[in-house]
Amino acid sequence: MNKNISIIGVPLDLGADRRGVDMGPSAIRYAGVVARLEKMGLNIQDKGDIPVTRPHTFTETDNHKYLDEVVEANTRLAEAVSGIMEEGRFPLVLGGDHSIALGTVAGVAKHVKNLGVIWFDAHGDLNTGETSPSGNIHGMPLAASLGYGHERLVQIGGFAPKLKPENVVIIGARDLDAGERELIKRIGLKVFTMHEIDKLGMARVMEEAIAHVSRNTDGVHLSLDLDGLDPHDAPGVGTPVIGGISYREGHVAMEMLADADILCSAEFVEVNPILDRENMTARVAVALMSSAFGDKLL
Ligand code: 5AB
Ligand code: MN
Ligand code: MN
Ligand code: MN
Repeated sequence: MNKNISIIGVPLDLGADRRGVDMGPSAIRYAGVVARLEKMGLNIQDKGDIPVTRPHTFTETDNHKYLDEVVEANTRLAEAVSGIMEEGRFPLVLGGDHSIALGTVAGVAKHVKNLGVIWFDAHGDLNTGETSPSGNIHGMPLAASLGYGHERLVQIGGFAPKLKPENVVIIGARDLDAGERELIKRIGLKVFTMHEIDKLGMARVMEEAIAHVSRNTDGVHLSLDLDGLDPHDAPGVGTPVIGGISYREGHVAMEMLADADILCSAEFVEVNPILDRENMTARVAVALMSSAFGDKLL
C-alpha cells in the first residue's frame, strides 16, 4: 500500500440544495484525521483546501444549478489531484458535496489507464440534466464520469469518459430515480443495493465487489458518500435515507478493501456539520478512513 498520503479539502456545497457541506473538510480535520492516520505510521501531507468561488446570485443552466462554479472548482481539483498522483502519493479528498467526484476521478483517471471505482452511496449519482429531479449536480457525478450528461461536466480535466461501466460498482443504493434505473440497465452497471447487503451480508458483497472492480483495472478509487451509511450512524448528511449501511458493516467493508490492497485514491464526501450531532459523522468518516488504510483492532 502507498503510505504517502496527501489530503486535500474541497469546501463546496453548491452541488447540493442544503447549505453546509462546504464545512465538511473543517469538520473532518477537527475530528483528527491527520493525527489518526499519522499514528498508523502513514506519511501525511495536508495540502489545505481548493479555493471555491462564492456566487453572488443563484444560477441554473439547463437544469444544472451553479454549473459555472461547480465546473471551476472541479477543474482546479482535477489539477491538484493529478499533481498528487504525479508525485506518487495517494490523494485523500475531503468533501464537500459529491459533485467533487468529477474532479477527483478526472485527476486520478489521468494517471490510471483502467480505473476501477467503488461508489458507496444511498443514491446512484447517475442523473443527467435530462433526468435529474432536482438540478443538483451532486446527483450527477457518476453519470458524467461514465460519459453521460452535460459536456462541461463530462469534459472536466479535458478528456472523456473517465470510467468504463464494467469497472464500477455501487454499494448501498436505496434511493434511485427512474432515469438512473434506466441507465443502470442500459449500460449493465453492477449495483449492490441494500437488498443484496441484507441478503448476502456485507462481507460477501465486498468479496464480489472487489473481484468485480479489480478484474480489468490498474487501480481502484473509493468514493464514499456518508449518506451510504444509516442516518442513525451518520446523521450529518444533506440527503439522509433510512435503512442504510451500519457503522460495523462500513468498517468490515473498509477493512476488506485494505486487505485487498487495491486502492489508489479515496474521497469522503457529503459531511454536513450543520445537520450533525457532536461532529459524529466527521468522526465516523475518520474511523472509516483509518480502516481503509489498514488500521486493525488487534
Ligand atoms: B448524493 C437525487 N437523486 O438527483 C437527485 O448525496 C438525490 O451525492 C441526489 O448521493 C443525491 O437530486 C446526491 C434525488
Ligand atoms: Mn448520496
Ligand atoms: Mn453521492
Ligand atoms: Mn447526499
